[in-house]
Amino acid sequence: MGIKVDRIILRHIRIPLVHFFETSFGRTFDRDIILVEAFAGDVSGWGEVTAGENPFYNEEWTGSIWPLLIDYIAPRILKHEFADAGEVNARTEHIRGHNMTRGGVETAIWDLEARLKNEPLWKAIGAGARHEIPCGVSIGIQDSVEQLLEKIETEINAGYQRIKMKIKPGWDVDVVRQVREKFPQIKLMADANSAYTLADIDHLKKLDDFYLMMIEQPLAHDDIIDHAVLQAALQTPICLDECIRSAHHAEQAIRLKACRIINIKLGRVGGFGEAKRVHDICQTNNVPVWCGGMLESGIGRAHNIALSTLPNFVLPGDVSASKRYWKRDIIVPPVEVSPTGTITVTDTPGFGYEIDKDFLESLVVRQEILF
Ligand code: OSB
Ligand code: MG
Repeated sequence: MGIKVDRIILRHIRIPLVHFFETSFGRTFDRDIILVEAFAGDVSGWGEVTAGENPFYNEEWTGSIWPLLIDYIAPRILKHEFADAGEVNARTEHIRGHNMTRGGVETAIWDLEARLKNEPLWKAIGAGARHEIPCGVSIGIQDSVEQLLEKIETEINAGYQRIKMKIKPGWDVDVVRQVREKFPQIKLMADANSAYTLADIDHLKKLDDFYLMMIEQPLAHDDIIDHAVLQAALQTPICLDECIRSAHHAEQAIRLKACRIINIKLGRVGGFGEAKRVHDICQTNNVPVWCGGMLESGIGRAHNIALSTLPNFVLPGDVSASKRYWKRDIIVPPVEVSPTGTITVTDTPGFGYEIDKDFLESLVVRQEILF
């Protein structure tokens, strides 16, 4: 089915998080999010650029997105005749890096295609292996261990199926030990966001005592080889996040035995097209995947839900209820999680939720219409 995008509206919104989120690279209190609305005539699809406010997770940040979209991406997309949304990724593949910005447009066009076909996004991307997706939560670094234990208790009581805790040097082995003592049964994992090096190998090996499901991205954001060395020394599976930016990287990481699990983030790999290729390579090699999160608004969250219905998303992801992040989400209804820790996938055309247009407009700090 042919698609021609004749107009794009870029919106920069600012929205406070219910609670700050701390990783090994810093705290986030408010989100600055850039949304892409791509039009074909009167029909529009929505995408979210999942980059952070600072270039600390990857090279992108709120300030890099806008000029890249206007100067490089929109001119390659607008008025171009695509046979289908699967062709969008290749149109901007010559741009080095900036996958989240590219993905913001790519995912908008998949949503647009789904709406033009009047079918749910999960169907348009060729997914739909499950109607309920298993959910975990990602809990940031807290001011005290007591606070962390309290948060874990709250999330377990809410039904979430696994807990991911952020770690960094000074907030790792001793904290994980205390969590394990209090919660011996839960599915638990730790995400280091690249806070360690191979010099820490003996320290990281201590985490093997706590039968974690996995340790996420312990080493450098752009490393695969050292992760292979670490994985050979650890019993705990390594899950890669930051360093898997393409299907090619996934293939290399698997070949080198640098991980046993991969976290797929739509933005990090540049959208649905590449996310599916990463998924397929992992599936062929019996490497399970799960859907990562980037503190998304409801739009990115809904895209993550659609992605999570691909068959090899067998582990609980970081896609959780809107209310954990926002007092009020920009979609209605908000994303809700059942008492057994699942999100039910909807059959509504497109990404499956309505945009709360008035509320969204009230959050806009900058807007531009591109033809
Ligand atoms: O590494 O998964 C990560 C948030 C911001 C940057 C990186 C990461 C995260 C999360 C949060 O873990 C996941 C979420 O709840 O959206
Ligand atoms: Mg991570």
